[in-house]
Amino acid sequence: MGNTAFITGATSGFGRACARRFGREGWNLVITGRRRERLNELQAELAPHCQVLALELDVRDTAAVRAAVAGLAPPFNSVHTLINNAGLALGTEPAQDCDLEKWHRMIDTNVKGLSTVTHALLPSLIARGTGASIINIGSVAGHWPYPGGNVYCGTKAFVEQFSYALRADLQGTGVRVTNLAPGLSESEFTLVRTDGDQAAHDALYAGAKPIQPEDIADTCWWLATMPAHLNVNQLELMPVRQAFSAFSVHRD
Ligand code: NDP
Ligand code: 8X3
Repeated sequence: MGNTAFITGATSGFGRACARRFGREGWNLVITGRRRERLNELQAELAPHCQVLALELDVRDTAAVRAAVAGLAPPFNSVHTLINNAGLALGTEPAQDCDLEKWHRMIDTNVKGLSTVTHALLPSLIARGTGASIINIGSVAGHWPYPGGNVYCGTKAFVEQFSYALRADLQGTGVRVTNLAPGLSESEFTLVRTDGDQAAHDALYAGAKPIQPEDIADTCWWLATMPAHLNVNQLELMPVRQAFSAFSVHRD
């Protein structure tokens, strides 16, 4: 029957690269996202390599997530690896200038959506047992605050702590949990964050040799296939060209 990976946000960036990485290794895939056309394209691309179920799914829709998971048939209902990747940042303004609706959309997606998918798939992962893996895509933003990060940083701090607490609860089941926290990475992330500002996207990544989605896919592959007695709790990954900066001090 083989192994199955369930990937949220497979229509772009990290999620799509993970689908390609796992699919080309012959894993069964459940690929999800809101953009049906992209799911269809990816399904057609990967069909020669593996069995692919493409589900149009908004992780904010609790009833739809529950129904989708309840409707999984073999081999897709025995999930070995859940890649909780769907997420987004919206805006770079200081908190006092932010649109509340954007804050709520980030919380609904990055916190509630990730929790909903996890809750729905825990029975399958626990039934799978030893070696099963939950890879939660956190961020350096969950560790390092920065101006304009406000609620996005908060959602990724949630992902980190939720991952650790899940580990504690899953003790004895054999299910692994990792908070994978990437830094500067080139995808559609900045276009989404800036409402389609291509110049902002280009400026952010120019000359920075950012992480590529394929780097994250290779990391997820390593996490999912490492010996079953090992758990990486936390993995923060940055491009060499990204590093820390000094605290800011406001002076009179
Ligand atoms: P992309 O914008 O390229 O991909 C985001 C994916 O999330 C898309 O497939 C999108 O699919 C999906 N998604 C967004 N909202 C929803 C939703 N409500 N329901 C279902 N799917 C949704 O960005 P990345 O690949 O860079 O981002 C992936 C994850 O990595 C995110 O959680 C992000 O926060 C995190 N991250 C990104 C970093 C970066 O610098 N790029 C660094 C660290 C973490 P669709 O629109 O079709 O629904
Ligand atoms: C994305 C990385 O630094 O833009 O999570 O917040 S950052």
